[in-house]
Amino acid sequence: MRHPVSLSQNKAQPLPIVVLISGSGSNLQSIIDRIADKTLNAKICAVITNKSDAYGLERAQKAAIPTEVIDHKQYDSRENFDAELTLCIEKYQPKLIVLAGFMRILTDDFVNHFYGKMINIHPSLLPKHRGLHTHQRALEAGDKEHGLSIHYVSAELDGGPIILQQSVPIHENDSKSSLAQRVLEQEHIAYPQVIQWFSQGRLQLINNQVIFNQ
Ligand code: NHR
Ligand code: GAR
Repeated sequence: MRHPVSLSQNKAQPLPIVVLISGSGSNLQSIIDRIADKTLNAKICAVITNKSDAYGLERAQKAAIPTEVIDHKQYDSRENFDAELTLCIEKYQPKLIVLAGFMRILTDDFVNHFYGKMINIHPSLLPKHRGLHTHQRALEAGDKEHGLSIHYVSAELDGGPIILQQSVPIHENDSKSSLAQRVLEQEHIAYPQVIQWFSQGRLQLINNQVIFNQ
């Protein structure tokens, strides 16, 4: 006998992702939490880091997610590091690679290999403040607003097609850390949202342009 609810129960498979981190992993935590409360239909196949002391590893272990450490200092070139990283990622067959506070610049070959399947969250309103120390630089520039950008990773550092941006105000008395905290709060909302759009098949990259399907 057919039940009227059977269609709505027939949920799509969770999107298999790997998350690359180098540090605290608070963005990783926000993804874990949204999967747990079922607002994000994804499965983290593995958390991969270049830093053996990344706190995010503990967050992954607590959530019973496999972890992998590939220490960049053990490799004599970026090419060799990226080759090992490629092997490691492909073992898990992810549909999406999520850079979440990952701090190693990736080679052109690596990025081109995964183009359209790898996203990054960057703590600035791109194209402003590419690279490192973005909060400091926004303050020094006297910017009135700051924020985050989520983009496809391309060979041009922090220059790939932008999927979503969220701004936050800069206050008179802001320090680097008060500003970073305000941005991070928004990151934790925005990143799971974008991954959910992927999971729903709403994002496409056509001729290097992001297409968002309503
Ligand atoms: N790789 C490519 N090719 N393209 C991008 O857009 C990338 C990328 C790798 C990482 C994240 C990025 C950020 O959001 C990212 C985007 C690290 C550095 C950096 O200078 C710059 C930008 C980003 C990440 N890393 C130093 C390096 O020599 C190391 C710094 C450190 O270990 O603290 O790789 O900001
Ligand atoms: C986040 O603010 C992220 O945007 C930024 O580092 C922080 C990582 O925090 N990323 C970069 O600067 C990439 N170069 P988290 O480890 O707590 O998620």
